[in-house]
Amino acid sequence: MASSREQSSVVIIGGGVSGLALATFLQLSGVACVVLERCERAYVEVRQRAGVVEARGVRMLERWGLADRLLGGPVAHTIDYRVNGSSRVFKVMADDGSPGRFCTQQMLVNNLLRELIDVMQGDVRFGAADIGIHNDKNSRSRVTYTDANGTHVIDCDYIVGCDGNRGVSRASIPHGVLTKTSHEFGYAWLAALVEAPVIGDPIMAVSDHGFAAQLPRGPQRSRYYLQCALSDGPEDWPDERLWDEIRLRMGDSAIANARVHDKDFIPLRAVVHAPMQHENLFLAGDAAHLVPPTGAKGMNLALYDVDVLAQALVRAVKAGDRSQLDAYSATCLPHIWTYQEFSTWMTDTMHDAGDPTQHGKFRQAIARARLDTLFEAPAAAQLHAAFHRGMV
Ligand code: RFL
Repeated sequence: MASSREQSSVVIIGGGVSGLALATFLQLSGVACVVLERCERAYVEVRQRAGVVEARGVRMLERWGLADRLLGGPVAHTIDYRVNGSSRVFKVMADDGSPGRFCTQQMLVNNLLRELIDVMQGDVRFGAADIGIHNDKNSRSRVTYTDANGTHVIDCDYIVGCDGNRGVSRASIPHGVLTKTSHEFGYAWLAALVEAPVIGDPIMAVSDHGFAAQLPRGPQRSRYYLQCALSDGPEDWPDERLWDEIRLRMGDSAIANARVHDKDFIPLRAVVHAPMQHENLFLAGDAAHLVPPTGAKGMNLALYDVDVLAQALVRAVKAGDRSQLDAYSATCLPHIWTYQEFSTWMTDTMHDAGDPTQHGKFRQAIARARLDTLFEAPAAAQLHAAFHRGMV
């Protein structure tokens, strides 16, 4: 098989939201980089993910001159909160009053692919397998991979792991360098993609039977999330049970059964791996941390990481000054813990207020009192602020 050897300043492993955003920032700044993505472009383009880019992320993309090219219009982001079927529509804004902008992760990834590859002629290599990382402070870094054309070697100054929670980058760091700090919430979400248009605003429902949510995924598709046991699998959730539980938890007997495309089971957990760097390898996004999905913050955190990292890499490559790179992990971690605090608070509140078999009737009453306080008119501002703590 043919083999090639080449050079680049930065090699980014993973072409999800963090890898593509980082590569776009570097490309705009004139720093040579290559993205190695395991999957094919067609798959990356259709991969369904959640998300609204919050106000802080919008301002960051404006600073890079990319907001209008990547994002949809401003959203008055409203959520229909239901507690045992009784509904309160809530407007979510940053505490400076500015709105986020509508852009699901899938839309953002597609727009990044278009800008980076089709407009800026950036170097993204799909179908890259068997990635090997050589990250030794005494020699130049090196990434190897294989594809249909053979084996390839890229000599580089810096490697960035944007390959998610199960990627190869973090696993390449020697044992004992990273500390993992994590929390298991003790339950999971069943995520079902269904052929049904969204009913009005996105719904977050608290009920005695457990948490449920409904979010848009295109004009004719919705994603439902239902709290379930950690041990549950597809055999526990036939379609009939799924729809019965959706009607029960949302307090809406008019919801009709519809075609279910797929069901996934996601254990709720929070994880931080620190430091987010070792020698010339840097971790960003889900490769470095996971937040529970209740707070809808994972993609936004990934964008925060790569904004900090891009600026530091540009300074190191162009001015020979590594100081910001050396401080990358210390710069990001306080922000990450602020997001973890918010996401944990939100996850505990929404689940404790529901099914009392998880944490008992006392925690249920406390969580419902907290929701009542937050929904009362003047105090509602607190929820706005809480939603966007650390993000403005
Ligand atoms: P990604 O998006 O997982 O991308 C990683 C990329 O790396 C590739 N890869 C490899 N490439 C080469 N070699 C290897 N060995 C590789 N291994 C993996 C993968 O193919 C992929 O292309 O990670 P990234 O870029 O760090 O982005 C993180 C976000 O995807 C994640 O935090 C969010 O989806 C979290 N999230 C949400 N975030 C929000 O901001 N708002 C939300 O509403 C929201 N809802 C959610 C969510 C995550 C959820 N799940 C999946 C737990 C809802 C759910 C249910």
